[in-house]
Amino acid sequence: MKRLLLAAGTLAGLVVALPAAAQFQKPEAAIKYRQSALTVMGTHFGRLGAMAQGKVPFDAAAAMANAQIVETMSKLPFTAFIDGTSMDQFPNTKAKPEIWSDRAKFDAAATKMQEAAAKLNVAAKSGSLDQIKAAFGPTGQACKACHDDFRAK
Ligand code: ASC
Repeated sequence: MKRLLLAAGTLAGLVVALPAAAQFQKPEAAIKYRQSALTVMGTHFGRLGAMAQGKVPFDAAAAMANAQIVETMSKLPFTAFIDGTSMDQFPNTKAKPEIWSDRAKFDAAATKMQEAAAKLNVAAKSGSLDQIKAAFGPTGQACKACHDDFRAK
């Protein structure tokens, strides 16, 4: 039993340590994965935005649930920007080649967005609409900054 657990642990460690590219069977799967994560993130960010902008009544529990999803999703897309999956290679992605030619800038933009999303989640957990409003703008800015530089129109 102990040996079995050890083997399972070693296997799990291997899976985590595998390069991101090896976790997708095909480039198309990586594109679909990152688009899906970003779509879910955008959907829940939009619901929060509707509250932050007073378009729907503030609901603290809903805000909390939405912000948690935004933070969780913010962590997912970036392992899927694997080599060979830019808009130059596939027609169904707007991912500019600059993601790969200027990777440090892309990674910094991703980190900035993730940090903003984490702060937004902290704000939502406080239950204060004012704090949510204050954290919402910088998060949207971080989304936009990355899209401006790295996503085709
Ligand atoms: C969203 C969404 C984005 C960002 C961006 C912010 O709700 O889907 O891509 O906000 O528009 O400027």
